[in-house]
Amino acid sequence: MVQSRGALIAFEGLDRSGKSTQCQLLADHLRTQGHTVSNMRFPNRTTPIGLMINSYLAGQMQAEDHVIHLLFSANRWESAAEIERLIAAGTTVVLDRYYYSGIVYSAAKRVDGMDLKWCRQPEVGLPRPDVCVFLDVDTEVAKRRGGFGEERYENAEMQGRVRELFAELQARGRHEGDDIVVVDAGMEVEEVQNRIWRVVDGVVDGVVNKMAAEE
Ligand code: T5A
Ligand code: NA
Repeated sequence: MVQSRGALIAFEGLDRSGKSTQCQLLADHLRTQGHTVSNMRFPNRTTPIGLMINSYLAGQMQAEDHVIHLLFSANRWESAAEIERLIAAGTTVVLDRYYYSGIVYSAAKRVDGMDLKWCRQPEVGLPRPDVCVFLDVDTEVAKRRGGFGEERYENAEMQGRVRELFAELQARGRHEGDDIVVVDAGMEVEEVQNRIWRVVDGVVDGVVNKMAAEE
């Protein structure tokens, strides 16, 4: 029997939309169904590039806008081969932020020439998710959750623009092949979790069954 590949699932959303909470819950849920699951998050602050990004986000380091954009992208490329290896070996990989954030946060800064199209270029060729779950939460709701306001980009103006640009990316995605599914994340953790499972279970089954059908 051919080993079926794992699914690649990305989570996106505004700061404090509950991505890390839901990535963890989803991984546990998929494991109880017998899947092997690996979680990754971006930025991955543990590598030398990730440490620079962390300093930048904490406001301890300045960086030219194109430079920090490329560092965020390089930080994904550092893990690209590992992601490919894991899914090929049958592990489902759950990503806490991915290139959608890379594109949208940089474009939201409104730097001359750094539009969505420019920002996407360094991301082209990275492993493409089977689905991207966008956790949609009102900026006001996010603000009330713990810790909001400590890092760069965590202000209402930036978050508002990020929210608009995610919507634009989603609309374009229908044409450009990025499959973004919006889930209302303003409710209780359990309710959000159930909505996510309804989306993801179907995608994971699709990946596994497709492989089985091709055998
Ligand atoms: N960025 C990132 C770029 O500019 N370019 C890039 O390429 C990438 C990858 C750091 C920043 O970097 C930017 C985007 C970001 O501004 P990060 O480390 O992912 O990115 O930081 P955050 O998104 O800010 O991560 P957070 O941990 O703040 O938010 P999460 O993961 O969305 O939220 P979570 O699960 O940690 O929950 C936050 C709080 O809310 C509670 C939790 O218990 C926690 O206290 N909570 C809820 N409360 C009520 N109801 C619910 N349903 C809740 N769910 C969670
Ligand atoms: Na997080």
